[in-house]
Amino acid sequence: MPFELLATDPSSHARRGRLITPHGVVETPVFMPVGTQGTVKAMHPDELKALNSQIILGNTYHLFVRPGMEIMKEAGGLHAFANWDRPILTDSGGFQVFSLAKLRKIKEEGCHFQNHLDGTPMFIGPETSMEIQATLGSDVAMLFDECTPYPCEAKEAEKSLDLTLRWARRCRTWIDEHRPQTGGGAQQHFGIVQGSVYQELRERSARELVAMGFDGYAIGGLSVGEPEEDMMRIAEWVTPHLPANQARYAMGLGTPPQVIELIARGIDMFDCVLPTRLARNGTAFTHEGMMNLRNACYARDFRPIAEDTHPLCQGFSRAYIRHLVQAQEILGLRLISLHNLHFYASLTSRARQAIDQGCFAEFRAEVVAKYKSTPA
Ligand code: PRF
Repeated sequence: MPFELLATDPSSHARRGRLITPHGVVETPVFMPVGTQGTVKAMHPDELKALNSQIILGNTYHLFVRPGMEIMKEAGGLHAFANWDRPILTDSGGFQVFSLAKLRKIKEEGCHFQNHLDGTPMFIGPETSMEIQATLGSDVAMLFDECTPYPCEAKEAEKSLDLTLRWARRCRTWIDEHRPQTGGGAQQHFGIVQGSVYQELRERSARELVAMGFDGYAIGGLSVGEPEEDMMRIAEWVTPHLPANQARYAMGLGTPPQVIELIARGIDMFDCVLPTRLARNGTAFTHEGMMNLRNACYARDFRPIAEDTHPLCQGFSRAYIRHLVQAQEILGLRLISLHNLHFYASLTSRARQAIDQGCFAEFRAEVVAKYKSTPA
């Protein structure tokens, strides 16, 4: 089995685990920095390693559109192309087609679209997505799904889920016929639970995917505009139907308290653009909430962003980073990206430690109480 469950927290459903991939072991709960174009924006792989990034995420859609699969094949896959030798998880492309491509049309066979760069007509279906991800050689490949929009009537959500399940079956067949390899081992494949805000659909989605048998399971269709209570409720509906000895991944999430609350509900893996995207507009994560370094109150603040910022950021003051952001100097966004990725890596590392040491309940209460979700 590619996942080892090491411990479960007695106060919640939080888990300590270990995802074993061809490019190395990932300690969970884990946060995966987003490297859409085969790069975590503005970060050198050595910096990511210094930040303790154990695994990064790549995107099928973007790499398929550019540079394209011929070049990815010649490069020998994404690890070699991007000079990253640790694990990579790739998303399957559907979600990005829906959010980025022009004139997209979803049919039984898959998604026809015009790419967002030059409008060339393209197609990704379940088999294409599996094939692209096999070429990329990611350690974990995601199934091709439709992310149900929010809000969505029950009938529509059911139609969408049924299509996602038929696509999952086709992915299963493709995987069985091709058995893709990476880094000297088997590529893993995670199913994606959909079903919008409907308990019956979410539960059926989980049960049917588990019956098809995948290496791990994700919850998709979260953080698409639904209230936070729904997000938490959906995780509570789904996880009891997932095998305890396999990894669980919440796609595209979340704020620091959301990550902790989902860890408490038994989720092991997360990815989110927030730390890198917000860094690029001058926003740093702190234990108390978000700090907007463009704010005038930091002009003469010569303290580091935080006491526990990463050593690579330690010598730089808020005033200096604010100056860099104002002057649109690249180092400004690099330093905040480093800080924010360190913040998320250390949040999940402290969660792992708390579960190991039997004090997750205290840790959870402290993180959630301190963090103000709306910026001051
Ligand atoms: N499906 C896929 N990727 C995703 C999502 C999804 O539902 C989401 C939703 N939060 C983010 N990324 N394949």
